[in-house]
Amino acid sequence: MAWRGVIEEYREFLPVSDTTPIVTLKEGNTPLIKAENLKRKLGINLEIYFKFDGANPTGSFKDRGMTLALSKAIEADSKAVICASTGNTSASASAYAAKAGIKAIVLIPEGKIALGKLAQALIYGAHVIQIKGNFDQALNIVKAIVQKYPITLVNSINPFRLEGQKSASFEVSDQLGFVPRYHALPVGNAGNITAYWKGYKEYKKAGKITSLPIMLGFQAAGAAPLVQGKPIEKPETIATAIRIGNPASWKGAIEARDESGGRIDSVTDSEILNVYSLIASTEGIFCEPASAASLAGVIKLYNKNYFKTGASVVCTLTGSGLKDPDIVFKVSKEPLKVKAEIQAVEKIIEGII
Ligand code: AN7
Repeated sequence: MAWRGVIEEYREFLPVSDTTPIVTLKEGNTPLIKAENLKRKLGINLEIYFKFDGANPTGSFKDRGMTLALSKAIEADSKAVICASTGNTSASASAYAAKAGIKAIVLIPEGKIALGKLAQALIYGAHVIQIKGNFDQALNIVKAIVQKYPITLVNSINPFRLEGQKSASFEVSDQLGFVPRYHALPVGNAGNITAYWKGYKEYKKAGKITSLPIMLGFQAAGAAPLVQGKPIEKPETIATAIRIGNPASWKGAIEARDESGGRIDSVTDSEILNVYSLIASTEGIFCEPASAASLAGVIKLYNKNYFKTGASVVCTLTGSGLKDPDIVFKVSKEPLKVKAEIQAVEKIIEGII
């Protein structure tokens, strides 16, 4: 049977009724890929799998939560949704609002989101407002706006977002046929790690799985409030998706860490970029820089002998690299240019093979 989207596939775990209108772009069912080449290349004794959520309809994991947030907004007769975003939330909210036939208003930090994400919000027909400030300031503004106007907030403080995002841990369990020993994620606003942990616990309670993973969250070093134990006023990182200084789901992330016996750590921009490029060139998966923080963190901990040897580790790759192709030119060589002549190309080929 064709995949029906995360709400229909996991209806029994989600707060929907027979009369809830379902707004879906058939999100979910994203590839789980074993990273054999990478294991060999790094000489690392771990069974690494990628959950590639960049393969969702708008190119990020946000779609899992947005299908539910928009379905519940329509059920409540809402006429508009609003969010603050580092880019992916705005892209996803805009697409699902378009599908639902209601307005989307998105606030983004000027000059600090990937061009592809901005392009998505625009083409999906959202009202895009750029603020001269960062994500944390944008989130404070939208929280105030929804106190005053009848607009539904679809940031992850909307509980339906996290309910939908739980589906990723269900899928990982179903696709693997077992629960990984470790599950690693990039952390920005900390909604996703909170949602995964909730999902794993609920799946276990329902008897679908018999163990729980150890949760590992990784922030960018310049935007690591959870690691430093205090909000960061001016977060900075090349991974603009996770350029967040005061995560809304702070408590949820700490609970996931402590209940699972895991860790929240940081990785530098240069570690992120190296791994971003490595994942693409060894495994054929083009993820965005923020996504690479998951494996970058795993490598960092591996080098500190953190892991049991041979353990299974799932790394979620949260978004598609196609959203931000500019970054490629920071880590790759320019293509060669030659005359349109066979000999000129042959000369180069002989240097390659
Ligand atoms: C690719 O779009 O916060 O820890 O406004 O786009 O759940 O916030 C995006 C976050 C990881 C972090 N990877 O997830 C937004 C936004 C990618 C992301 C995260 C984001 P959370």
